[in-house]
Amino acid sequence: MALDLHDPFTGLRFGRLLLTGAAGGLGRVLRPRLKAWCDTLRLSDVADLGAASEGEELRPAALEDGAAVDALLDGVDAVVHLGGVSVEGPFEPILQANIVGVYHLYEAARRHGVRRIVFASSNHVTGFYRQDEVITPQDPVRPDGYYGISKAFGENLSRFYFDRYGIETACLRIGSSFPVPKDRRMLATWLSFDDLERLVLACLTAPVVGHSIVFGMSANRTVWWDNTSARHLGYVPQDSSEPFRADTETAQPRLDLRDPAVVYQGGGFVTKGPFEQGDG
Ligand code: 15L
Repeated sequence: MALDLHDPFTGLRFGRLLLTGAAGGLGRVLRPRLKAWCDTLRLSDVADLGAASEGEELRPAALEDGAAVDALLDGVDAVVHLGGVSVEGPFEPILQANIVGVYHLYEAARRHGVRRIVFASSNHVTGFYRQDEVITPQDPVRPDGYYGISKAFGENLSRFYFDRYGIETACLRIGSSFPVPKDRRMLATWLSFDDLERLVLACLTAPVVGHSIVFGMSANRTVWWDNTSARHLGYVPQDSSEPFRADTETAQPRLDLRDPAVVYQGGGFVTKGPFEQGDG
């Protein structure tokens, strides 16, 4: 049974949820939607968060600032962690925000007794698999850059915090969550905003999450990712990229199969770099 987003009795209501990366692309999408599921939504980012609506708490913080992150987790029931660098680029900013930052988050969760985190990982953890392969969350990682490596680090770190301290994490290997698919690759990787919300809510409300990895995609016809092992989360996508296929294929009629961005699942990320030391 699909999660009915508008049924107030479907899941748990939280006292206080923390959303990091709340000023980013997907943070702005989830901000009003998560509010329906908690009394207080604590929002954090390094970028401007605008004005607080009723029931919102604004807490600007840099993830590399351990003390600030510690304060963020105080009094929180669960976390949706979208914060950090979200694209491929030079190593240093990714190291600080994504690697040091996710360590700060889990240490703070441990200290404050937070029991569940939804971690925005990425399909770029496995970006160097080919587009003619169907993979599972259990296949070895094949990151397509520093960004993907940092997300693989977050997945491993969260596994350790589950094994050692019992903090549950659902790692969402998000595909391409945009209003519509932007190119042919996204016919496979697309995750609608409504399905993103369904996925996050499923991970927040599933009775048992343990440490789970799930690919964040809608019910697309072209499939590279097999989510069978994550069915316990109860995520049932309702949307599909199919209605956008004709327009997408018309806009991009030819594919150059010698282009690594066409061959590999990570698309354009696989050809980014090299970056010089000090870049960024
Ligand atoms: C990601 O992880 C990025 O955050 C997003 O901007 C997209 O580029 C997406 O992957 C994708 O693979 O399409």
